Amino acid sequence: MASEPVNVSEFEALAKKALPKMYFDFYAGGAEDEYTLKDNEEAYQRITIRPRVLVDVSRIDTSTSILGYPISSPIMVAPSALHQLANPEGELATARASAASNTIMILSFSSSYNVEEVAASCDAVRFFQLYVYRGRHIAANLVERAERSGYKAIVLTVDCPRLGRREADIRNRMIVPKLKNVEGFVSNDVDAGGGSNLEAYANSTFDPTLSWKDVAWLKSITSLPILLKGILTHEDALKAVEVGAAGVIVSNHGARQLDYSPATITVVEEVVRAVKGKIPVIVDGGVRRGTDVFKALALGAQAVLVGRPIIYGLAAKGEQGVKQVIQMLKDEFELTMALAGCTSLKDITRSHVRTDRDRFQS
Ligand code: FMN
Repeated sequence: MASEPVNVSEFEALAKKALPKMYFDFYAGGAEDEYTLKDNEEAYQRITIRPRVLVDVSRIDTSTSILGYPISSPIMVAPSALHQLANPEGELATARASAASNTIMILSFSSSYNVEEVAASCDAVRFFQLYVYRGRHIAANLVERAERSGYKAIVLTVDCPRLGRREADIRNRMIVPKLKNVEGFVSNDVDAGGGSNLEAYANSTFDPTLSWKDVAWLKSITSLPILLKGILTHEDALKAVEVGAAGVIVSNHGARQLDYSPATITVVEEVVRAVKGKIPVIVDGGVRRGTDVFKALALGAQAVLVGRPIIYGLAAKGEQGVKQVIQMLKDEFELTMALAGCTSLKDITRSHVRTDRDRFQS
């Protein structure tokens, strides 16, 4: 019998065993040279932690809140497509595990179960991630339904005017099978031309004209707060504040879009400085350890999202696997806080980490 995973990264090997190669590669892969894919994780490894000792750490509180909604730790579930390829229960299992972990799941537009089904799966605070297709009516319809089903925020993904070039999917001729209920993703209807139907589908549906003024359009069709996911520069962070975003997510889409975009943790501070505390900053990409969560918070993020590890947990062990992944990260984060001398999130400060830049300047 395979040994039990002792950390989140070990779920990847289990998922690889459990999944057909084409699906594993779809989940694991990044764009082109996968430079950013590696750097998302390695950039965390270049940051060291400056612990404070002789602090009473007999009680540690990892809890926080996002947009006023309490969560048990600053670890949330990133929106990712097509969970049914990992497990027949798909997003229903992920939603239940997120709820049991007292955290917020952001449901992907490209979910294999629809917004109502996921809402009905269990009671929890959830956000809905939106892509905008040409014609806008699909987006408008889904936003309306998400709001009616009780989702608490819209996460507009802004880094996807076209699909990044994911060579593993092209090589594998990744074909998304007809799943039960994929509304945002009726990909069998396009001619893949012998390649990946994912790319053909996305490029024939995503609206490449989407621009800053469309945030006003989105605000006009929903009363929910809108977070912008995919911000990587202070210039865009400022614009996000200007257009009235309720928060930004520093993200390079798990390195699946623009290769050679920066590792997200390296630009968190730039974004945090730009928004000046007016709106929350969340970061995702490469979070694999509780120490990573600690580093992200020390650099000014309010929370992190976790993408691939959640899917690997789901593929390896279903709902239980997702729970385990979230719990492992939370336990590691709590231990990191204790060993660094922080008893609550407000104790975690910039001076608790040392980045490359700090090293060269001091
Ligand atoms: N981001 C979206 O905004 N919408 C999606 O539908 C979506 N699908 C994804 C599917 C997969 C298989 C993966 C790996 C990522 C996807 N993402 C999507 C990006 C994630 O939300 C997140 O930004 C990324 O996974 C974080 O990096 P990590 O996987 O290293 O944790």
